[in-house]
Amino acid sequence: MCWFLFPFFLQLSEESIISHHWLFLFFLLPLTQENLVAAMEIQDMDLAEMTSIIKSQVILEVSSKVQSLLDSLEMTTLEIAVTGESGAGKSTFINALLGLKDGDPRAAPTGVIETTNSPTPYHHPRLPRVRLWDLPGTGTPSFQAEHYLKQVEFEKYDFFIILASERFRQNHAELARAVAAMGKHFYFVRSKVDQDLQASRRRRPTRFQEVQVLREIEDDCLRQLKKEGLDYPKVFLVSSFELHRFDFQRLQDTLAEELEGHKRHVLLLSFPSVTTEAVQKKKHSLRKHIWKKALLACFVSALPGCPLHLNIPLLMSTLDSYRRSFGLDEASMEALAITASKPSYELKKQVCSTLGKDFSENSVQGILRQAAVYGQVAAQLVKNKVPLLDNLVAGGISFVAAYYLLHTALDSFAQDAERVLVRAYDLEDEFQGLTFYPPEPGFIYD
Ligand SMILES: Nc1nc2c(ncn2[C@@H]2O[C@H](COP(=O)(O)OP(=O)(O)O)[C@@H](O)[C@H]2O)c(=O)[nH]1
Ligand SMILES: [Mg+2]
Repeated sequence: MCWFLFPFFLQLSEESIISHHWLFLFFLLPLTQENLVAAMEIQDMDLAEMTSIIKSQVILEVSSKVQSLLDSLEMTTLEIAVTGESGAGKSTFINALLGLKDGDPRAAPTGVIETTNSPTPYHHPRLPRVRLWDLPGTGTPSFQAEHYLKQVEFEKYDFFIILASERFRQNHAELARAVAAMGKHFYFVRSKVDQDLQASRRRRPTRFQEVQVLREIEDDCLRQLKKEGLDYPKVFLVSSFELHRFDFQRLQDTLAEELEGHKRHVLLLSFPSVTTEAVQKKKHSLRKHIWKKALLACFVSALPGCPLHLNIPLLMSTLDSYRRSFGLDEASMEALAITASKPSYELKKQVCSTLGKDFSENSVQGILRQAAVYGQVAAQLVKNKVPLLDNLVAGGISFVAAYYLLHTALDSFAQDAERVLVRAYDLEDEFQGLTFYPPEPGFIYD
């Protein structure tokens, strides 16, 4: 790889890169076809999926098919019920999941005695079809699980999160059993574990061992649930103030595993990326849909006379949704700075990608122009594998450009997000051994 040549190219203006592109390709020769194609490789799975959609050569037909695939993803709902006793931390947990701070008009009020008997929905700020339902408290003396579930219209939820802080109570088990009997999944979240740890440390400062305390809490919950006849209960220890610690990631993984298709995708997108693992999972989930966005973005280019006329607003809005999904937008970075007690400028310094630093149409156009220069080789590859694509989208070049713009931006945003998390939560130690790519001047570095 001759990455050392890149500083030279960086000094060239974009116009001169285009006009000298023979020279550019000459210098790229050591990278050459094989490497270049590898760098611009279009995933086989994407090509296979595309081929099955592009059976017809009618642009309108293909474009409406692709659009309806994306629509069905966007129409997917996720209804999450959060239940438990009053004061267990339901509203705080909901706000943490939605990334909303206390005082935000969209947030659930916390620390207040519940007075309502009806469930209250809270919409995800980025994904309006994802709703978290703050259910009435379960702690009343006359509590009856079946009656309660009917009252809250249990059928409409995809699954239940039962939250309990401090002691395990009979109501919890009763509710869990009733939820399971009604054919729904429940996940038992033992909340406020930060508080338990603090109390335990105060009680036995010399003998305090975090791992042991956590294990004791988990074992107690499991024992009690099993005693009530629940065979394989799932218990997660969580602190809503420190989602990046304890079992929150395991909770997310378990939920994702047990949901299917679109719902899994939506869940992965809706949960906050509080660990580098979550960032990677989000990235992989988003990646699967890139070809659809790229294809839609380049249908305009099939019009005669505009070989690289891409739908820039569509690309910009897709890129913006990636950015926000990884929490790289201004509001999310500020919120993370508060949660992590770090100055926001320190977190923002970790954002190194071209689009992360300058999210503008100019930057996007610049990357697309570069992609067009390299794209000839890859376009040929695409043409060979999906011949019909060539007729649809002006030599496949614009498709390749859009595909690579989205791919490389997604990768770079994910790297930015990981760097931000590492700095926010001081994960440097855990991160040793994991390599970051060099800072990227343009998409080819990715
Ligand atoms: N230390 C700690 N306190 C929490 C946590 N979650 C909630 N709380 C506090 O517990 C109290 C009740 O929380 P709230 O969300 O209103 O409970 P709800 O009645 O179940 O909705 C509030 O003072 C919260 O700040 C947590 O994870 N850790
Ligand atoms: Mg509440």
